[in-house]
Amino acid sequence: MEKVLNSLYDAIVAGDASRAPGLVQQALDSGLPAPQILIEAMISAMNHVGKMFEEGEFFIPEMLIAARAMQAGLAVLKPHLMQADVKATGRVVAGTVKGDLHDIGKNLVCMLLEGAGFEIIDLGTDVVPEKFVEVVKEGKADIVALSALLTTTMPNMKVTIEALKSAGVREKAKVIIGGAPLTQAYADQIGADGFAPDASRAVALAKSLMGV
Ligand code: B1M
Repeated sequence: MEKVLNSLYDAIVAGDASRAPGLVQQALDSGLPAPQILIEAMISAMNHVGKMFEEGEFFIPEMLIAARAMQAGLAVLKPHLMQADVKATGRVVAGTVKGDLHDIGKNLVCMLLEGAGFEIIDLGTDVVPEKFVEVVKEGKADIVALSALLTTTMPNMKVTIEALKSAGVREKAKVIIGGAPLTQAYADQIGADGFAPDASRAVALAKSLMGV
């Protein structure tokens, strides 16, 4: 790996939010493409943090400060992740489902969708199903984008879809899901319209659902 990417990886693992933005800028200045910086240094650093947590080497505070360093770096990377190709039109309401506070993946999905031309209503994290229903009822969304990082909160995606059905608005919007524990099989099982394993494929999925 390029030296600057190694340093960025280390800064995120160490939760150094003051160094991460400068290192992202340095990587961009050296001509590295934004998706490479994101995937090789930043996402892999977060995966390492998750592994350390699983092994009992890291605790919640370490995960939290790593997330802050990741977010500080992402702020610099954001304009470079926006795609310059044909702009889609469509409105997306996005959120991390009830009980779940992980927002980095959801933020990335929102960033890339925005870059692809979608209008975004980001409801944040720990979003109750009623909130999604409200936005769809008001006719403000063509796509509902649900994120979950925990096996314990995944079922709230199904609860959200059921809430849309009970409110009689399920047909008004497509539902897409994603997040580390999710699969296409789970999307099929809960009646979602699609699953994407990462943010760029979420954009491709949203575009195809909008017929772009
Ligand atoms: Co948490 N956490 N965490 N955590 N955390 C995980 C998810 C975990 C896998 C760590 C581990 O044990 N290895 C584990 C879950 C295990 C499980 O459910 N099986 C875990 C746990 C257990 C917990 C707590 C329960 C810990 C505790 O309290 N004991 C707790 C839960 C809190 C809650 O949500 N109620 C908790 C808390 C936290 C922090 C708050 C400290 C922090 C989050 C801060 C934040 O998000 N602002 C945190 C972090 C940082 C992580 C890890 C280390 C990193 C997550 C991340 O940001 N990854 C994570 C380990 C890991 O993921 N390897 C872990 C980078 C991000 C870019 O990837 O979000 O997967 P990701 O997004 C990807 C794809 O999934 C996809 O696109 C992105 C890439 O392009 N994607 C979508 C995501 N959403 C999508 C939506 C789409 C399409 C694609 O369409 C709509």
